[in-house]
Amino acid sequence: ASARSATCTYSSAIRADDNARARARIPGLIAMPLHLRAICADITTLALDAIVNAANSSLLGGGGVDGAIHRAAGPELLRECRLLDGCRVGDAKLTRGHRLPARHVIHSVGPVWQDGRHGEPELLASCYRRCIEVAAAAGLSSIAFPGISTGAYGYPVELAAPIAVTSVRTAAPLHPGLTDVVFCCYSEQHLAIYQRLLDGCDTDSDAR
Ligand code: AR6
Repeated sequence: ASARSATCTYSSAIRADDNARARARIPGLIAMPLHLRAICADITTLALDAIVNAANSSLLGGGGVDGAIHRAAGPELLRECRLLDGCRVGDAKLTRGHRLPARHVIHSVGPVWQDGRHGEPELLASCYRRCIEVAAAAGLSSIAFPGISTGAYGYPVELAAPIAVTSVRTAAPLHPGLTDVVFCCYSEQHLAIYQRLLDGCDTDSDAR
């Protein structure tokens, strides 16, 4: 793992109305800060509540990060995935982490890049939003994302990364229990793109 990383801290009270909705759901809630970070690492090494898998619709394994996660988690992960009846593009499903240091895996299926005019941006945004929703519904507080669709599925990273960051910035503040979101890059080139995006983020004070 690289020592290089970018960090950005938000209040989870990004907008007054979002915060009011969150507080209405959880009486007595004290809003926790939300940390967004980009790091360069092998996602299978991260000991968080959940890591996200860039899977395919079968949820029965594949190459890339999917292959790495299944190898590190052991055969029990495939056994659990067989019970899930697959997953639609843009959706996400939760399993345990088995032999991974992460407690859970959230399997999400990104779109295959065609030309950007076949719903790819909306489907990719949906992946990030659904992962956040699934994590929050399970009461998880920390989650790491790989660059969904940016490998075998061919989504250009310079187009995918802003969607990833914007989606998370929109969805995560609605779930105050979620406090740490990591964008786990697998190259310095991808990390630099995320760093630029996170460096351009609002600070606590002007995000309110
Ligand atoms: N840790 C973090 N990121 C990784 C790792 C890792 N260990 N390995 C690869 N990446 P891909 P996709 C990055 O191809 O494009 C599979 O066969 C990689 O550099 O894993 O969504 C599935 O079964 C890239 O930036 O996923 C599907 O069939 C990103 O993870 C298909 O590939 C995603 O690359 C999904 O394609």
